[in-house]
Amino acid sequence: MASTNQSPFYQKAEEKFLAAQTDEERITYLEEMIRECPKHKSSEKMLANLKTRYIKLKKKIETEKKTKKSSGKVGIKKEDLQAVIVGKTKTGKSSLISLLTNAKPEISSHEFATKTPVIGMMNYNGVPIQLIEVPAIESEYYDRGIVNSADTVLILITDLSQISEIEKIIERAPGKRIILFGKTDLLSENEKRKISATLQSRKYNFLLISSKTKENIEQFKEKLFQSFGKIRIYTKEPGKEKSNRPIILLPDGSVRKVAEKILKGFSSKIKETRIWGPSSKYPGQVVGLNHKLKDMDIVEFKTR
Ligand SMILES: Nc1nc2c(ncn2[C@@H]2O[C@H](COP(=O)(O)OP(=O)(O)O)[C@@H](O)[C@H]2O)c(=O)[nH]1
Ligand SMILES: [Mg+2]
Repeated sequence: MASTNQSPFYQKAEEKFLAAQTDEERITYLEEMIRECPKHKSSEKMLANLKTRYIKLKKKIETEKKTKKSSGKVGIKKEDLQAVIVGKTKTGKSSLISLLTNAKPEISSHEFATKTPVIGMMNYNGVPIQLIEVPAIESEYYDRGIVNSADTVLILITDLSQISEIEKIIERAPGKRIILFGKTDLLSENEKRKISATLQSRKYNFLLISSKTKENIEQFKEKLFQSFGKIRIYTKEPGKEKSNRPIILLPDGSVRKVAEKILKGFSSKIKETRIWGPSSKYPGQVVGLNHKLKDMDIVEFKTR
């Protein structure tokens, strides 16, 4: 496409078009090029050319959108502990996921800013937890598949009336539910008390939080971990500090389970096991391989 004798506006648009990273960007600049292309006889061929490209690109984007929609889960690898954040638009989902994880979605005062699921990893005292922000429930981009496969569903609301609306939509989701009443920095103590009393009376598992002031964010992390129904076991070698990363087990997991999670066959090499923490009668108690562990126990293995 010879553009040397085109207007500077056209040339600018073409420059942007050539530098564009996505088809969405390309199409906006292509539109601009069509607009800026002179409409006289000598440019007729060029204009027709641009229009053909425009139509082709538009079709490509459309088909990509369709295939993405029908297989929305593609590309999300489910981690061991996974929670999704659902809620209406502008309730603070993106703010929460960007506070808790490495994900940096657009935070916006505009509606429906998040159009694809946002995935982030959170590190809670060495426990990796995957958090996913699902596009707002009332948007066409809401993804039921991801919500149905999550271990825990976080219902983020800014008004009590939103609960029943969301509950209808997530009816089939088998995950545990936690209600998060957000933006509490905008509420008075009295308003917060009333909301808590209502949620309590309806027997919800809930917390009042603010991403802005970080109110109850630490409590939320612990509640989230508890919702998965797993226990954390820290291991140590004799004379050394306990590990930073706990081993995650189902409740009542045994000492043998921990050993086998460290390395297959490891349990047969253990000469002695000592434990500290909630399942021990006293610090450093010697136990057998069948001993049942509790959340936050520390296990020390002696192999020779
Ligand atoms: N006061 C206050 N505003 C918040 C809080 N969290 C989010 N917001 C604001 O609410 C708007 C929507 O936030 P966003 O995270 O994009 O919501 P989303 O649409 O649910 O993802 C933005 O203007 C945020 O700055 C909060 O804890 N307190
Ligand atoms: Mg968002």
